[in-house]
Amino acid sequence: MNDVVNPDTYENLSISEGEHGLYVVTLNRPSKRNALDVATIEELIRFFSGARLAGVRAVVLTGAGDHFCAGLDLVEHWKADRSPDDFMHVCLRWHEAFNKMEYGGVPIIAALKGAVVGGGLELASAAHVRVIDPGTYFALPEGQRGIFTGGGATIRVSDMIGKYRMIDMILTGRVYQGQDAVDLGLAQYITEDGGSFDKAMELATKVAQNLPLTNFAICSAVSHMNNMSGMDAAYAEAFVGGIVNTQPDARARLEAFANKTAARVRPNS
Ligand code: 1HE
Repeated sequence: MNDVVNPDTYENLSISEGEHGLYVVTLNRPSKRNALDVATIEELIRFFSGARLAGVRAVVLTGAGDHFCAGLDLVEHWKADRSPDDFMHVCLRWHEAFNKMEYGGVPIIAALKGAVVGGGLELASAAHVRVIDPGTYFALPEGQRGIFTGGGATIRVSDMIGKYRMIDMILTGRVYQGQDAVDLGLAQYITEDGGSFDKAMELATKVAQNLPLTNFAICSAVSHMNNMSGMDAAYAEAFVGGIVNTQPDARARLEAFANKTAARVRPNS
């Protein structure tokens, strides 16, 4: 077994393998509400840096216990009494983890519940798809704690809901949940029955059946292209399309369409 997917090599994450290269990665410090300490961030870096080459086809990311993630481990941070230089490097490791997730080419579906706050929201926003249930709630409590973001909220949360809504969240501690959160763009799916994990598994199972190179492009190139000028993005899109759309593994799927054996796209019933 590739060490990257060997559950025995992780302490703060629980890793379990499903069918077709689908993995469930669970933040596993429920007694601390899955707060992100230095060790957890290092484990996220390790898993998501190596996931694609280890054959991971899709990931469901979730948290043990009632809450997805309480953000930065405030107690560790308080005890460490860090210098600015120290904390800048902590933030850079968070960025390393979350960039590996967003740009790593492996689809990540976040199954969210309870608190998704501060750095927990930053972590969730590095996933490609977010599923919530009615009890899931989002907040940026940094303003009240006397601190600021450091794990990409200024980039990804602003991207999801707009700069001024993000500023309002951190300034006033505003909480979003339910359909409001979906309408704003904090999540793409809400389940009625508290089943965000089941819905995330359903989506991940479907996604894992796409060709890996196609998923790589979707879960890497789109983000890179959004950082580029329109002209550069169009050029890069043509380039990626040239590679992905001519991959040998796609031929059987194209042939099935041509032979009228492939499923057609139909409206939801
Ligand atoms: C923690 C943390 C934490 C809980 N760091 N230990 N994040 C926050 O401001 C959110 C802080 N947490 C909370 O508001 C609440 O804990 C929750 C709403 C998430 C959950 O409430 P509850 O009533 O279920 O749990 P609790 O009793 O508050 O906490 C249970 C334990 O988890 C307790 O530890 P214990 O050893 O006393 O049992 C808490 O100390 C511990 N715990 N949250 C450390 N965050 C790169 S910059 C990112 C900046 C941020 O992320 S700021 C946002 C920080």
